[in-house]
Amino acid sequence: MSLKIYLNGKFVAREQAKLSVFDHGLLYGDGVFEGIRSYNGLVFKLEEHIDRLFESAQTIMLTIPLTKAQLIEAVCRCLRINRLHNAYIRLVVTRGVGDLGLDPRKCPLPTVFIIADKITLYPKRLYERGLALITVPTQRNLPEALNPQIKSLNYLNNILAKIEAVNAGFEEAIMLNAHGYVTECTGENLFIVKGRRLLTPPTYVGVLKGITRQTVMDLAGRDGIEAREEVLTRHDLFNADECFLTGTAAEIVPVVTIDGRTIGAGRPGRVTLRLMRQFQALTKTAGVRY
Ligand code: PXG
Repeated sequence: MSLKIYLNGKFVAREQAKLSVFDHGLLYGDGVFEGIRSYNGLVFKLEEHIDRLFESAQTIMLTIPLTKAQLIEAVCRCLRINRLHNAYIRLVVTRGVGDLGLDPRKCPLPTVFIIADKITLYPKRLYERGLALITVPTQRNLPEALNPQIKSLNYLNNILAKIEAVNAGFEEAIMLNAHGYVTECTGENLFIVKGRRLLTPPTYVGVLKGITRQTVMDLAGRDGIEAREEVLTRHDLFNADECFLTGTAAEIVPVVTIDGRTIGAGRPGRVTLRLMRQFQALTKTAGVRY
């Protein structure tokens, strides 16, 4: 049975899930999205993702033509119809069909679609051995120009950074802001462990307020580790005891080298491994049942 896609209120076969070439999501990257996970029939942090989607939409003055409750129900129906128990969900709202000018007033009806599909997990060795990262020349968008807190369809800033990492033979990039402070990776937030403290860059340096990032800070706090936002330099990263990335798709990924410097003991650290276990346990029990 072919995958069913939610498209503007209807469920259609994936072959029929097509959009107009005049959709401003395509022409201008004018739209917002979320990436969500379900584990064993539970959607993880669904309300948080829906809230962030509405906040992104509010900032770009895009009116989502559904209520939060209706959108939650649409996500759950999409998972049920496709009989998916462990899934990756992509929820997208675009400005909709307009003309060839960028004026959003020419787009009367936003496009809404939801894709729920099997997840392709990252290789196991990544989590066992840890990742090697580099900082790249492309700076993270200035919050004053295009706030990274808007999860918009315009990801070229991140894609350019990804290309630079891949060209250099690395899987993932660390992006700095215009002042040289550490922000995040191309689709994940970044943390370091220093002593008994867990540190991550504050949103005002230019990062997405990641939902996994918040989950990890909550888990650490419960464990008696002081988790807080702090402005970080490359020097801070090089001298960290441990480092890891967080994101909905990747979950928690240990980092073992940055710009050729070995981080801590050069293998996934104790705090990182503990948080990975606690995160796994949480995904099995917390979430919206569908
Ligand atoms: N920073 C950026 C720039 C992101 O796009 C995160 C951090 C992590 O946020 P969450 O809320 O997921 O903990 C993201 C998340 C994918 C994919 O399929 C993931 C993201 C964006 C695009 C694709 O892996 N983002």
